[in-house]
Amino acid sequence: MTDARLAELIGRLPNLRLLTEPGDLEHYGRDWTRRWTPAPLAIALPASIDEVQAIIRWANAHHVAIVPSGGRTGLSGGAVAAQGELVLSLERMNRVMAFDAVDRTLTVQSGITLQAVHDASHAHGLIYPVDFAARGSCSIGGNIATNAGGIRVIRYGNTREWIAGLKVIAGNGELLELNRGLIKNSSGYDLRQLMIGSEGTLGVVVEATLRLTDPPPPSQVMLLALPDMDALMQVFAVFREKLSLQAFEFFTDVAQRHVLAHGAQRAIDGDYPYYVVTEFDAIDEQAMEAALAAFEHCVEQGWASDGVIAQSEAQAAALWRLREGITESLAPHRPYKNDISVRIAAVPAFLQEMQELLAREYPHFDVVWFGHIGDGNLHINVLKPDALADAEFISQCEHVTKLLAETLHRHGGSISAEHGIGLVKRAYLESTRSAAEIALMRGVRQVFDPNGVLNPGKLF
Ligand code: 2HG
Ligand code: ZN
Repeated sequence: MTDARLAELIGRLPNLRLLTEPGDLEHYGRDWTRRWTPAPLAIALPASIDEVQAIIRWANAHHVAIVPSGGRTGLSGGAVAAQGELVLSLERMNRVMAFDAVDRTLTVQSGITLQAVHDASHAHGLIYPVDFAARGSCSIGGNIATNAGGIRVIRYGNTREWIAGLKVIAGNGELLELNRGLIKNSSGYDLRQLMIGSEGTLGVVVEATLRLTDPPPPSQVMLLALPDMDALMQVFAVFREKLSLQAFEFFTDVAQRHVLAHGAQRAIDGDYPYYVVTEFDAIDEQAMEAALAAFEHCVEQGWASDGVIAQSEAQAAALWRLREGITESLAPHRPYKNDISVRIAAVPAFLQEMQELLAREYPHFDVVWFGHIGDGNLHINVLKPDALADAEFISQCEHVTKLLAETLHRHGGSISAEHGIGLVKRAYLESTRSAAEIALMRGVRQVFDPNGVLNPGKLF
């Protein structure tokens, strides 16, 4: 090992696991964006809070940039290390620390996967309700860093709602214990909430106390085929009024084409422009009758063309796969991703405007729309045409994002709903947040991380 800074780190922490092999640098230096060439200095895999703290103190002493790293399933480049940073992977800190039956909380180390959190909660007859397709690989620390949303936000809200306490090593090396699991705490600024969604720029989350809740009542999953976008919002209004929704997600025929080609099973014959997967409480016969009545009403009004209700758990999973398998099915096409939100009421006008704009300016692009329509959160993936060189594709997609940002600004939306700003959307932060807000955000960063060692270049 030739780097003097690393030698000094080993001197401070002789037992620290440190990786410097090219294969490890590549593996830990990237996330799911695949746009940047990984080039980290080394990978540190601490096993304790003390080690994390010592690493951050060392980084301050030597002005080494740190990239906090969880499951690296992010889609905005927040966990990319392409500039000689030290990757601080929380992978080994993946244990359940405590369960409290009275408070109904689960305290976990931040490197634990979302799936392992679900499993641990189920073992106590409770649930941690944040959920999305990357559950098996993403870590709770990464979820906290991006205030992850997912498919159940319509019922349960974002990650933010479920964090009762955090242990964090701030950028200045201080260990902070934020909120300590309290439900009520009116004692000044809520630094815990400030950490959530800060994309690793204020502190490294090492432990989290998660709120758990009762499992939802029995549910039903339904797939609907819809003739147009107006119908999408009409069906949503009817279903939300008549049923108790757990999820309401949409995708287009283009998305379905990809997911079917990737092994998902067709559930509705024929092709329709839009599809909805919805899950709702189905406690008894009456609830099922209400669901069928809602569906029939939508058919009579011309808002729904066809529909399927899952008859078994396996069929419910197959319907969900049509929605949850989309990201994986698009990956071979090297998609340029956008993850935007507008108020629910602004969805139809925004979607209409954006679809017309893209069809006019970029007719050669295959654009895939899908997402959490019930929360006003849309994913817009532009697929790379084979004929277009990489650099030209990125440059055109950046122009698409500029158009998107301008349109979002007019509709009062956000350029990132749940994936974060990271590297990918940094240039567009100003379209979503005012200059005054960004100046205050920079000031906050300066307070927590005066030497700017944590995730520099991300977010700002
Ligand atoms: C989802 O909702 C994820 O499936 C990924 O947020 C979205 O791939 C995407 O663009
Ligand atoms: Zn999503």
